[in-house]
Amino acid sequence: GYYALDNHSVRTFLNDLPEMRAKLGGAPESWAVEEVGDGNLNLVFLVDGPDGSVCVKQSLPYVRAAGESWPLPLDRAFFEQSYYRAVGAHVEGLAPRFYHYQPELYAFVMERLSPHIILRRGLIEGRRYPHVAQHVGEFAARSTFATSDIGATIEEKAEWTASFAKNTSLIRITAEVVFSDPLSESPRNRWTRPELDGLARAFRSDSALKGAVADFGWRFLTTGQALIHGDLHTGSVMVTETDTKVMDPEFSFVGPIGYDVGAFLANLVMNYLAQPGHATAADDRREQADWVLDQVPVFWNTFKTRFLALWETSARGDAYPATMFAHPADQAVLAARREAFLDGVFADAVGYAAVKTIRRILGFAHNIDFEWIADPARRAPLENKAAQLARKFLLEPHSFRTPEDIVAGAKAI
Ligand code: SR1
Ligand code: MG
Repeated sequence: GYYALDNHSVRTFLNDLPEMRAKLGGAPESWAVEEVGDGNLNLVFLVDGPDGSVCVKQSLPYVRAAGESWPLPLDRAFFEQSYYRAVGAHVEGLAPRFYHYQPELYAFVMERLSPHIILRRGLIEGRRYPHVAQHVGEFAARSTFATSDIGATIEEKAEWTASFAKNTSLIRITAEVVFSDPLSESPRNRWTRPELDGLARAFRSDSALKGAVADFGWRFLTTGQALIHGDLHTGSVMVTETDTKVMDPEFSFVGPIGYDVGAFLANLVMNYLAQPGHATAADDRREQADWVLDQVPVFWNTFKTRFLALWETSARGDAYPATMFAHPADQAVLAARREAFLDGVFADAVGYAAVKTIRRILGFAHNIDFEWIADPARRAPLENKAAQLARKFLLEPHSFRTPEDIVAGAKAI
């Protein structure tokens, strides 16, 4: 029953869903339809009717950014809607409202966000979002706590672990394009040439660096701490000045919490480093860059504070059970264990941030933070800084124990 939707058939699809037809109002021919997918994988339609709007997202049987030569199973839409169903109640207000899943089309309908724009684009344009780092920190804390062995039961977590472990096509994409390809010889890799030829060569012959990346690749595949978003970069966040919505959880699976945290950290730091490339005679972007980097501690501190607060108030899982720490004398030990757990998440996040930075400079999928700096002579030195900072994160982890260390490292590079 699968067929790829187009501007015509998406109307028929929605018109056959009474709730969606009612939401949009009027006749299907009167609906305005636009396909706006600019990510690497899927089709995304925005549909506006006289009474309301919706967004339709559909899997394609291949990687959109590569074309039909890179086939990809369709089931990522199933996992994306499964994630929304699993964490939706816990992240109320921080994710788009989910309306409908159509299994045979591997398509779902959700809230059309307006006037939101992609956070990454806003930051590149020099805009600031006073609440976004807190909101994403809150999202990361609530979603991972609620699906961890601290916030959920063994039985609940086992369901997510088993179900999302089948998201193998996207777990494989991450294993390959994030962890393996960038430091290997892969035809999928690309980089700013010839300016970064030396960097690519040096990184691929850096055994210590490859060892550190491989260690994080192993941890990514084997650490089942919580149901994670799996691709929590600034392109997966839509914003207005006051509102934040996290979307695109198609890479979700039960994995390391630090992978989500590190993704957002990495993308803030990359945006900071890219800002000079977007400077004009009228705007040197220094204030914007500093503001973006200041969001690193805001994000981490929110994540940590909220995760700890949930642990205090809402622990109902089987790890660190309340019954075991019931005595007042146990509280200091439990508090120390909580701190140590969060320190571990931070250390993981720094490592994953590094890996996710290197893949954006040397791998298949790049960031518009850098890509939109048209002049390679201007772009390459900024990409090089990001890569060198990432290398430090991986090879000198003891120097990056706090978000302030990340800020200082980014300023010094
Ligand atoms: C082949 S897919 C490349 C990337 O697009 C997504 O946004 C993920 O980051 C993935 O790694
Ligand atoms: Mg995406």
